[in-house]
Amino acid sequence: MVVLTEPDNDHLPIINNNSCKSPSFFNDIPVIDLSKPDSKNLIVKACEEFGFFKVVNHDVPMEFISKLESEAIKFFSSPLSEKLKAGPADPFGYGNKQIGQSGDIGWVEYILLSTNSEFNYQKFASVLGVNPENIRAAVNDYVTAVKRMSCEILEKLAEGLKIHPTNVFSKLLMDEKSDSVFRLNHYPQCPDIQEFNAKNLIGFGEHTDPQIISVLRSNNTSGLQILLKNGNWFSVPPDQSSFFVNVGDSLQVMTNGRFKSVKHRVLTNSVKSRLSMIYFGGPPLSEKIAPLPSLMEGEESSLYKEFTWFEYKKSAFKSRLAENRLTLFEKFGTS
Ligand code: GA4
Repeated sequence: MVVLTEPDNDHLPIINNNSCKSPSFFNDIPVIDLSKPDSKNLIVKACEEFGFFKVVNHDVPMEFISKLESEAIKFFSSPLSEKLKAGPADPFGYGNKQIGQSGDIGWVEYILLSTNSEFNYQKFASVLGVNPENIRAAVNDYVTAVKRMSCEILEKLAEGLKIHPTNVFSKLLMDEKSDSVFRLNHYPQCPDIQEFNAKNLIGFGEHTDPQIISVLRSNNTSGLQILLKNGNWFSVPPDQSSFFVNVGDSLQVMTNGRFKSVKHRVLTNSVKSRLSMIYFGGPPLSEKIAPLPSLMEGEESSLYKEFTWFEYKKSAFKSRLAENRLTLFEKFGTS
């Protein structure tokens, strides 16, 4: 059993390794080669089995990744007093240890921004002492390329599910009102916590993502773990040239529970810091989130009450990280 304790001095959750075996590496992660014609079926299988997979042979240019990564490293290396000027994250901006608005904390600092509204890059640029246009361009190049890849994945997914038209999911991300979010997470090396009898601090506590799809890229540092259906946590071996994709709550609803949004978390370590960039593809606020009629077989009825993304998001942002946010929207309280 994992025991969470809160050290008095910093109120940070730790994992007590005395009472749990370190999770093993999950070496059977489905790997989707986007250039292969059979990838559409493999994506469906991965979403059904794990709600999680790794993508290789994507066409996101390495230069976009490196450029944004180096800007992020410069930002996070700035003095805390400077970085705090780009906060607080309410929800957008610079955040340090506090996650969301309901009291969750982790050994992480981050920048959270919305991809569709005019964002105040000035706040970040002034911390770095650079022209805001440089940051805006680095974020835009990266997010545009990752969004394109996410749409390609969602179209293959629709093809694999034999849904027509195949843009049912991707059009929600392409919509100019798409409520998507982008996040840069920095997990500094955790301090020597031997005194707490533990090897890892929780960087980002367990949770599912509320949106449709999340696409993550990290540096070569481990830390990401996913919860498999058998109830065990597994560590995801890092791979800085690939992307990791997970099913979000909204995609779970649109497939009437056929795909499950996967619980994941990040643990820190005392050897190397971790930097990740995540694109969360979400629908427009007014969009109804409901099972696609073409996926309902025979007499099958929706497992969920009717709701819009606005309603779900509002409720999600009030919840605690580890909560099962969909429960409130289920008709029969199944999951
Ligand atoms: C999880 C996915 C995204 O990182 C995020 C997170 C958001 C936040 O950091 O403000 C939330 C979390 C996330 C779900 C529950 C609420 C809201 C923190 C939290 C406790 C930006 C999102 O969209 O939902």
